Amino acid sequence: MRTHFRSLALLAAMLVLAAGCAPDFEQMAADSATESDDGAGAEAIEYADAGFDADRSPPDDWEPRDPRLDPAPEGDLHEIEIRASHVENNVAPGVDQELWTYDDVVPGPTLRGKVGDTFRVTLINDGDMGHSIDFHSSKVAPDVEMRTIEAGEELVYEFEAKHAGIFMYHCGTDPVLQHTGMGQHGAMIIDPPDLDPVDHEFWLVQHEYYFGPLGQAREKMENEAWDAVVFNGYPFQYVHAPIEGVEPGERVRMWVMNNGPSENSSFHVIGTIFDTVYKEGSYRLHPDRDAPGGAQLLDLLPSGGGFVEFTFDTDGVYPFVTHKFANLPKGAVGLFTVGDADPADAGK
Ligand SMILES: [Cu+2]
Repeated sequence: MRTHFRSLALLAAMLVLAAGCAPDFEQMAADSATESDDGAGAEAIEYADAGFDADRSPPDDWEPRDPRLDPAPEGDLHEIEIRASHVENNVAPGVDQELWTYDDVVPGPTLRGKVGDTFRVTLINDGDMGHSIDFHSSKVAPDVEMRTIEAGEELVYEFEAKHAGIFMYHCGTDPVLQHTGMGQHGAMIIDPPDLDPVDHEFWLVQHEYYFGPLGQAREKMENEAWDAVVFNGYPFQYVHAPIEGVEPGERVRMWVMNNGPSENSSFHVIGTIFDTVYKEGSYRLHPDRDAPGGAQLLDLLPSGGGFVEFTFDTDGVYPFVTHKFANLPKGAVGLFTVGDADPADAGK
């Protein structure tokens, strides 16, 4: 459900910054459009007006990316076609950005299987320059499967998933920072064999956006001067369209992948505590072994991933964030509406 943005954004900010003032989103977005100084003797880098107005709503035809995660498809062989493409998409209110993508979306499709499955991926290059794909979930010769193919070419990248976790995939073509920063990245989930049953599964990919023409966007990437830090492709996406349908007491598993390319993530859900944390291939916290231990965050460096499990005790509006608060006005906030909670009422 789409809701009015201003009150929700301020609500989220107020909830997050309980002891302080809600940030001036508009001013902060404006400030972010003019950055920064790259060191002694260098010219100050002037970025054009490429920030976004965080106080605006997405365009009328905007659709949120579904964060719900389906179970892995049946069978042991997954034959998948992925197209490298160049598109111009609306990536924030008032910002249409040239992107390099997989299947026209950022992040690319979320793929899922289990340990022992075979993935046979056909990469087709619909772009106008060389691209490639690097699945972190594979053990293959990079100079073979991860090789760059030119526009109009295709390759078949086949591997057996030998290890469990949530893994990044991305374009590895030089300069990799630019190909990834322009949007060529996604996530592949390989289920551990002992995955516990839960009531809801969701996926989130945290990543940055660098707005502007190619040269300017690349300069921002090289200076870690991101314009937005988002979950699943759009700033404040799940403030505009909160995640609904979870009832108090139901178990939630949230897979989180930090695709960067450069910023870290400290994933936190306000108002609950994780009783399970799985990070980079192992359980860091599991109730069978560790109860009553609780975790407040899943910390992920770029290309790190895992999942957390938790419940909500009562109806309510529960924000989720990266706890690096400087990124909140840049879009790294979402909301769960639990039970009968109405986000439109929560800010009053
Ligand atoms: Cu590429």
